[in-house]
Amino acid sequence: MFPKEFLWGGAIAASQAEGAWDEGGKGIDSQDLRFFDPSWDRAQRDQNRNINMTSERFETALASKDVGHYPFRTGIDFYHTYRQDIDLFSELGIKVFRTSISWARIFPNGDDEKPNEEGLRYYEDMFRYCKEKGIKVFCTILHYNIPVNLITRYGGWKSRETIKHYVRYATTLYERLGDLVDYWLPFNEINCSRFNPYNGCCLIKDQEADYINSIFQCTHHQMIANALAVKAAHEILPGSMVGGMIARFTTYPATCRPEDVMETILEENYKNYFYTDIMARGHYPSYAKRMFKENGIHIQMEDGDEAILCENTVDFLAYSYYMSMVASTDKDIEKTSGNLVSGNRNRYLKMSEWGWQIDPIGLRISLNEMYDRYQLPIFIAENGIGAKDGLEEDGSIHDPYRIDYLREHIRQMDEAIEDGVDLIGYTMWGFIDIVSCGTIEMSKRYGVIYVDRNEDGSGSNKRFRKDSFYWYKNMIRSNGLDL
Ligand code: BGP
Repeated sequence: MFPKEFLWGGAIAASQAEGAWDEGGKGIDSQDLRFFDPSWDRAQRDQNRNINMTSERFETALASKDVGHYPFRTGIDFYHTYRQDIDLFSELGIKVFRTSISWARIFPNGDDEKPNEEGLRYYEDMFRYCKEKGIKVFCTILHYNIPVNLITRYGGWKSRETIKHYVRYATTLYERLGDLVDYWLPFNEINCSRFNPYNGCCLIKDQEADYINSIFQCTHHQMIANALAVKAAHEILPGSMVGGMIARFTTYPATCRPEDVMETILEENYKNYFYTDIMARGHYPSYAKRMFKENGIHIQMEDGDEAILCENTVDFLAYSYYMSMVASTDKDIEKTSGNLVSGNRNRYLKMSEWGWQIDPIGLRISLNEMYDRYQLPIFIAENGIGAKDGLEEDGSIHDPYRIDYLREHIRQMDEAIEDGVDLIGYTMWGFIDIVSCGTIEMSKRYGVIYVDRNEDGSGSNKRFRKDSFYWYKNMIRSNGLDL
């Protein structure tokens, strides 16, 4: 049984939705530089997902004013349509809206003396309008897109300068928007750097002599920034709720061979718990020593860093959950795709059109594991299925696969609450169609709201209610009883 005040909602990210990349005083950010060619076939699109940013791509994009090949520059034009869209969110009956703020809309270069007033006013009006509609705000401070100037001038997250500018950015948001935001998330999926270093910590592989070491040095700086963001929030906004988020990779052993079971523990530790242990327990876990030794990782720490981590742990944990994975010591096991990572196939599970393994019970399993480990309230900050939806002549969109997916995951959340898990809320991902983050495709739709926009830039940009819109609305109204 879902608690009466359970927070049903939806989530998006600024770079995947807003567009208006050079309007309102916004500076250019790291996601504005990600290239996509609508003429690419499936194989080229999947290959593009895993391509690391290169210096050549970076420089070409930086010099280009094109929008047709940079879908994050136009998104779904949410920058101009947010009021109508929030009207639709209100009709849907959501209790909470998760979105991120574009750092470059607040500090166009990241190190500017003063914040950009027009940017602050934009988010103030958006969040105030949510409040008028009785919708709470769940704000992600950084969802991958940092001002490019911080990369070119300081080296991005490799530099402690970026920590300083990040904390000033977060503090500016607390001071200006503190009374409008209910839940804060300093970083989206802080473990992303391990799997997609450009999105996660804006590293450009061909500029790194020791890539893996740079990844973990950046992660250390992000962990310090995360802890300082918690500290500043508690000082400026006493009683504020600040969370720590990862992309959760629930992993099972491929067999009961002890080697596979041990492999599972290592994967769970290295892909998931390493990050939540630091944010929730306040120190590097003991198993990190071996991971660092085996990968030749040497992190530069400054005096006081351990105290910063120890004294400023998060108030709740959040994670994205889309699929599960299998760990095996058998290198020939069949592979499949997934969120941020590719992995081993689980033959007991169906897959989405993008090869993501659909596993509702895995959500219950991960909720029990995370709650048992940390005894902190949990927020499912992302969940959903990416699919190619069709817009019918009459404006209807039939997406029974999405209703099935949501229904089964919501059922398992209900089970986890019965298991004793303290679950705050659930924000389904991309509840209004947005540009996909991994493959940069508009055709990979997650929403209950259809956006008439195609990858070649055509389309009316109008919004349509899918069948799942009415299902989700009714489900929320019944507080999860009517599935
Ligand atoms: C998560 C990101 C989101 C989102 C989601 C779905 O990792 O936090 O930004 O995009 O994955 O992935 P995709 O858009 O690649 O289908």
